[in-house]
Amino acid sequence: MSVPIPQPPTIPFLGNVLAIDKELPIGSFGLLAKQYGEIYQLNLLGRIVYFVNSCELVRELSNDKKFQKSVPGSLNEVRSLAGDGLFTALADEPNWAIAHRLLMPAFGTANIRNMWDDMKDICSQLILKWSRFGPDYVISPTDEYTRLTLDTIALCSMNYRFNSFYSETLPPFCEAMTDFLKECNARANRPAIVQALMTSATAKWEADKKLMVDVASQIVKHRRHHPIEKKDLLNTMLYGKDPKTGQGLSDDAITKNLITFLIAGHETTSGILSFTTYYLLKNPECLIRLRKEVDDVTQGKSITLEHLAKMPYLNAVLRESIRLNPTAAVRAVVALEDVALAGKYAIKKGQAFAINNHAAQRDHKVWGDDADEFKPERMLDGKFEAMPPESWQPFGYGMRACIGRPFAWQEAQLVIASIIQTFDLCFNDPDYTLEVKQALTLKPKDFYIRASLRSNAV
Ligand code: MNH
Repeated sequence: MSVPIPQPPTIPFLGNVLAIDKELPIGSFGLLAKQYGEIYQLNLLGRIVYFVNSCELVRELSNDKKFQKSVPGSLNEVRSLAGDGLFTALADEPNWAIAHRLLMPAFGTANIRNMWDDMKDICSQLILKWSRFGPDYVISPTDEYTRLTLDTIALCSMNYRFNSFYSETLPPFCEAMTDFLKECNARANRPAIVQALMTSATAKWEADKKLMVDVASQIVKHRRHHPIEKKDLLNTMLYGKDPKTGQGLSDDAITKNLITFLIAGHETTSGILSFTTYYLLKNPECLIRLRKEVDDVTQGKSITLEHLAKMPYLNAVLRESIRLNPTAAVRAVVALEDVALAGKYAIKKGQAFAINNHAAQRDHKVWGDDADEFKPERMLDGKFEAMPPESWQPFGYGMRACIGRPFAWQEAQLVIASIIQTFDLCFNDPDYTLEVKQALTLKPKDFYIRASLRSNAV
């Protein structure tokens, strides 16, 4: 017996494309999930995609033997820039396997710990700026965290300084990237005939790509001409050899991976920092508890790696924040064989899926009736570890899971702990409630805060 997969009404040629809010696709996907439940299908310009929204179905799709990452739609547009770099590589591209084997140890926890001083360098720039500007200055957390995360990934992985905190505007790389990602989304949802007419948007999109390629290839060239000893990711790629094949990466492949790190390494981390700041302000009792933990552990001293290991509540806050708003909210897979999903949906080999983690990580069946609420306590005292692994997948799954997870986590821990240790924070607009905006990743929209040095510092 096979249960049909529901689909909203379609219109000729466009299918269901008009059902998707161009500014906030994840909002539309969520509304459809509420209406249709664990699975529905959309016709995206002739391409049929099954969207899954429940933990149970995510578990079945989290099986590298039966399902494989795919690079459709907007991700395929990103691929026109990042090519066979780690994030946008197709399953069978040799450069993926080479870069994966070369870089996995470099992104491992031990190596990330060596980046601590560089992470603190950038973090202290943010702390100093907020201190100097004082309590009347209106802070855009998303912009400030974007400066921070871009500068951090660039300094730690390629010893390059964007110096974003010394400029009123965000670096040109950021602007180009944000516009580029938005346009990737738009292109993926335009019929070819419309796309062909969008000459000026396409010219701008190409110019943005060129700017990013120029930045990354300059960094590679500069390092070739001025080698340094530092064991950073760039040197690993320049001089490392794949343990299995003995092959290295070409300068072109290195450039594509540098661009990948600069994009994947900062957007998403900026998002988790922004959402976490929002949730702490919205839930003052959580903020008080977190501050007590930070004070008890650090005794007012400069934060160290050893301190972070003693802050379980900080971990719980970050886990809960990224559960409610996984900044990379959807991932795509394709079926490698015919399967009966959940024993009832007949799936053909080659079928495309979108895994909506934003919906699945709020699955009431698994997280309970309060699944939509911010409650870090549910991530404490072994409760997180006792959850089924597919219920919390903000970093993806399996072979193609996020390589930057330890990096992002250490950075997020450091930054949130440092801010809570140093400042009293408030909303600029006391009535602000969360709205989400989306480029490729999610961030809070129109979110502004103010920061003053703590009145009761230890
Ligand atoms: Mn990251 C893959 C989320 C930080 C570099 N990342 C993924 C995937 C998710 C993800 C989800 C899987 C996508 C897919 O299945 O198509 N990443 C995040 C989040 C954060 C993050 C939520 C921060 C918080 N990522 C980082 C950082 C870096 C990075 C920091 C780099 C320095 N991520 C990657 C790369 C991949 C990836 C590279 C692709 C890995 C692969 O396919 O081999």
